[in-house]
Amino acid sequence: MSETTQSTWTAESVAAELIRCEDERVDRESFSDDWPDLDVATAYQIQDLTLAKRLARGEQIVGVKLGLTSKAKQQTMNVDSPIVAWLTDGMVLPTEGPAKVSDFIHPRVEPELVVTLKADLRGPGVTPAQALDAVGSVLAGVEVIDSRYRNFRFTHQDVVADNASSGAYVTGPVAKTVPEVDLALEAVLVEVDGAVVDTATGAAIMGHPAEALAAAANMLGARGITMEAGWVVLLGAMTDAVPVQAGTTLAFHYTNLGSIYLSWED
Ligand code: OOG
Ligand code: MG
Repeated sequence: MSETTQSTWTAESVAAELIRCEDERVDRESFSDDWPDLDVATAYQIQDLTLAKRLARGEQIVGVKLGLTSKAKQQTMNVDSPIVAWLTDGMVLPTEGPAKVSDFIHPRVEPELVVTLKADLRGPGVTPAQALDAVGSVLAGVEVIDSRYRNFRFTHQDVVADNASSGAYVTGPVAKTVPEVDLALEAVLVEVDGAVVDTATGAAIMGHPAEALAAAANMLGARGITMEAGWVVLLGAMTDAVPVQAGTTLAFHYTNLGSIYLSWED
């Protein structure tokens, strides 16, 4: 036997392990220590394999989420480039009653702007203006992220493989069109237990949320994937995420897109 420390992980075994951690609500160390040359292309293959497992158990694609599109998120998570990941109907947060901490490993909650598409978008080469033309409606959103990695400690490749820490998401009560709302100026107040802890505007997302939508189309296009009319797209958190525990109550107040309230129990 050689004494090589070469990783025994494969794309398939990493994907299976990530889904196991999600299902059993346990965290683990990230993979990059064991698999130092895991590259971004392989990380997206792993992400696609986790999607295949979700589809095999009956979930359906509803769209995509962007991650790490704001400086706040990039600095806190120590990953400096945006990523794109899958959203399925299994990730829609039930809105009757409080959310359950026990449905997650270590949930954190963050405010997002969300769009739905009324036309396909196929990169590469999609501009922010073209991306905006494909937007049907604009909504407030809240995402519950839940990394499968201990303490949310990961590299870019790790978090790509882990479907960008996807957990659950919910959209707000008001749908507007692009001419009705200035995405860069739309603001959010983040309230935890009644106190405002953070604020941001849409400009926090790559200068303008349309940049993030174009980036998603172009990143997916590079992998041969078209963004489809009807898809929901989470454009990435505007502020840092808030860790929650049983008893936490959250409110996210948007300028024109309404408020989203979320309380937490065991
Ligand atoms: C990665 C997911 C980032 C966002 O909106 O920036 C994300 C993480 O922070 O664990 O969903
Ligand atoms: Mg997010």
